[in-house]
Amino acid sequence: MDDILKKAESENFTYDKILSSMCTIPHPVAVRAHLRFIHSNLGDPALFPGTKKLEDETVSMIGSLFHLKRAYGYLTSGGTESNIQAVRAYRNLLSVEKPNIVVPQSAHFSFDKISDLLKIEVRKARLNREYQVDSDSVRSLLDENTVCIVGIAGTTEFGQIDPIEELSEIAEENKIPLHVDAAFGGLIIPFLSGSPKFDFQLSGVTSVSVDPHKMGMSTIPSGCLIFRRKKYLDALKIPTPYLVSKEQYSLSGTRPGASAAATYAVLSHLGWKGLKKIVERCIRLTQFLLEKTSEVGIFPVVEPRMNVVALKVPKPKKVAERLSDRGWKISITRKPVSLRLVIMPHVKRENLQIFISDLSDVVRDIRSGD
Ligand code: 0PR
Repeated sequence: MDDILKKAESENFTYDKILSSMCTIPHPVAVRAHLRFIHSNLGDPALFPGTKKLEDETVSMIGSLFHLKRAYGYLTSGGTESNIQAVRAYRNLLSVEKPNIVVPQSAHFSFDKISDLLKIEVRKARLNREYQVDSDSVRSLLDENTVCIVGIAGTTEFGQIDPIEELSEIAEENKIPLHVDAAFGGLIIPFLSGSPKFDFQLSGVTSVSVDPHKMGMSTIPSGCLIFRRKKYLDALKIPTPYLVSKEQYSLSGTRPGASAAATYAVLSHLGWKGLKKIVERCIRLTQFLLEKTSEVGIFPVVEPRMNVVALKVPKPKKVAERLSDRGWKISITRKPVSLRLVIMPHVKRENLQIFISDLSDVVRDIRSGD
């Protein structure tokens, strides 16, 4: 048995050469807390009131980071569940016959799952040259059946931040809820100077989601969905008559208390100051990468706003394949097709240096027709 596990383990890639992932190696404090609470099930919180307190405390900590005095929400399994649940809450509250939502063209594919699951029309708004959503396009797609507008703070492919302030105004003018998908950027943007407002400071924002299993150094699965008002969370309430607990708000029934404990532990241990340092290091490494690639004539598609970089290279798919032959795991963006790199906390400067040299070799060969 152990042999089988060992073999499976050895078949996995290690994070050393992974530059495509928005996840990272969790902090040891998170891992220890996770193991300690491994048996606890937040699907029946009445049995695990201690774990439930950790969950509530985490929601409230993240709520105050996002400028909300009283946060209503819970710890989800990640960005996908958070997006599904936010849209589900708004659809339940604003019951219209043929609901639609308006999302940026850059929205994560979880919105395609939402369309399928909730039978909601998902309208995709155009992007501007900075790969942010164009607010005029959003405005033009709204109608009386629109139950929610979505903005993204840290897009999956380009790491850009939509003009949330403008979306907030549009949402208020039209009395439509605004969900901000900050799955990636939610634990980055608050720590960058000169960043635009994206959270509950803007009065049109009704919910924000963020994933501590991305930049929060927590264990998988760890997401967080926060609503401005209780009525939105209540729109998700389902009675659980034969459990010790009376109701559930989550999408999954049985769900891990372990990652809730892990998230609480790591965020309390690091504090926002500690997390800021981790974010700043990733940003410094991203700048280092850009400096070095520019020396060999490789430039970003758009100026990175955070630690997600899309590089213009000739024949990106071929470049990715050749880099993969050298062990590097990188992904490519859809439109334009470019090389996508995410500089997460596990990325070491030494490794990045080797990557840059491999990238220049590969691009030079391809440029010379090889
Ligand atoms: N919203 C945004 C803006 C995201 O970037 C993501 C995930 C989600 C929602 C969905 O989050 P969950 O995957 O937690 O449900 N973005 C990454 C992606 O799809 C997730 C990821 C992470 C993919 C690590 C691969 C990987 O190796 O690219």
